[in-house]
Amino acid sequence: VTDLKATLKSVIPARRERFLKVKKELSGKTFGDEKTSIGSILGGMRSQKSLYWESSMIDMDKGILFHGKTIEECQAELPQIPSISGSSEINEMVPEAMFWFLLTGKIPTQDQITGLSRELAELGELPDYVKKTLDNLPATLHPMSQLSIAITLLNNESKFARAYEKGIPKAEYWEHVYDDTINLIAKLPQIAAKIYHNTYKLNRINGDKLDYSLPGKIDLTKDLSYNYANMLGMTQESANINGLTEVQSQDFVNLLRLYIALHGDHEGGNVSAHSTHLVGSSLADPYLSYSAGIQGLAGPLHGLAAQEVVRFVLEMNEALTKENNGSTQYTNKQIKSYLWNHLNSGRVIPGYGHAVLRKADPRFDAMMAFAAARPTIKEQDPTFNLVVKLSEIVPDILKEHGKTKNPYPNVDSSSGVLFHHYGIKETLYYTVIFGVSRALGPLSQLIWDRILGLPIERPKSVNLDTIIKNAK
Ligand code: AMX
Repeated sequence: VTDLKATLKSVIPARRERFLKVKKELSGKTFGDEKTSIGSILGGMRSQKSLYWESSMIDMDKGILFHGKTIEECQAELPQIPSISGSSEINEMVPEAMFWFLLTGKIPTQDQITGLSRELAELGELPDYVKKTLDNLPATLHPMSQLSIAITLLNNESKFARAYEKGIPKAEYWEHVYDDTINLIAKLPQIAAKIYHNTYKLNRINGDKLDYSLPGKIDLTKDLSYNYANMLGMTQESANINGLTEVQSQDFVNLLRLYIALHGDHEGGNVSAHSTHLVGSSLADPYLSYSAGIQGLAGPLHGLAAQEVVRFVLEMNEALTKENNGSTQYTNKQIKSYLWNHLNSGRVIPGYGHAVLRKADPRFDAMMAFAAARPTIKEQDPTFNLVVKLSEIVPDILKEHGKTKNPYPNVDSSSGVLFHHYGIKETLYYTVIFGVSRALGPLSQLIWDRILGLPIERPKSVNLDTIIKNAK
């Protein structure tokens, strides 16, 4: 045993005090003759323009714009896949179309989307070694860790890594990165379905033997979201594990379509996109790059908020019901007091706030519009109604709390509760669905990074002495 930790502990107070003093006094100044503010260097580079990203940009007021188009415009213009049985009239934009648009800037035709869905379905089956590795992971391992492990393993398949090893001209990099990207996007649904099955639904057969086979298969004639739902066992054609009606299971597929298309890209500075881009800049292949993005998505201030929101709502419901002697008819006053206690204990309210946006996230609005178009959700689901109620109460509380720059709901406020509604109650799984989606934007940018020959990223770091010396 060394006294390293004790030594560290002893130097913390003075270093922390000096850091906070410099942050307070010099944040408004710039570093030498550069435009960079010291506040930005010490404050997570918030909103500093220092990254190139083509496919999407966040407008502080309008929210995400994909190649300049709002979510509503994308929903109106991107082709949709007609409902499976033809009985549901509500179709959603599909991830295949969003990926095509993000990558090329062009709106695909229906035929092009059908072709891409087919190509992805044909590549969707995982190699045995990935299946076996997933089957051997402990069920206690967080689903996001399982996801990053499976994606990293696929690096064994990388055409880019093989070609690079052999030696290829720079101009050819992108073609291999493209092939790896398509292969990875195609395989994500089966990885994600296996994680769900292995972690939560694995059945014991013949005593100790476990049945690792998925409750549904890839259908080559169907789109990525349908196949994902099928492998999760949530369609009529698969095991229908949650006993959904035909309309409900079609709605669930449409929810996946909307969710995956919508969460695919959120410009380049968010943690998952930036990590993918940064690691990819070292010419690590798309599997390694995106697995780094997944590690970032697994942080509670980023993608993990998707799981935290529903947990927060359920815990609040439980605590207030208990306070009310078993009655769920608690008052807004009780909700407010619960929220204040939570804030006063130094915790954030998950699903609220944003680093860049300064209004309610339009992705939140789009998910809410999905729910509004299906009135039974509101009629039958108390958890959903609680989320809606919170979205009316929390902004005022956060304004009064006075810290957060954006007191409005972000995307994670609405998504988890909809998965919950269709019977995916395992909250820790929600960020995995986010991980299936987030590949679309960062990987299409990665292809462009190689097309354009972007260099390795290497910003300059500076210590506190240098900052003080150069403050202007
Ligand atoms: N509840 C309580 N306090 C909050 C808050 C919230 N929802 N959002 C921000 N604050 C606090 C911050 O912790 C910070 O406090 P500090 O000065 O004591 O450190 C202060 O308000 C200022 O923060 P900010 O500039 O408004 O936000 P940020 O850019 O530093 O962080 C975010 C943005 C999203 C991490 C933050 O709003 C947050 O923690 N939200 C809750 C978690 C969440 O929903 N994350 C999901 C984001 C969307 C996504 O990436 N999937």
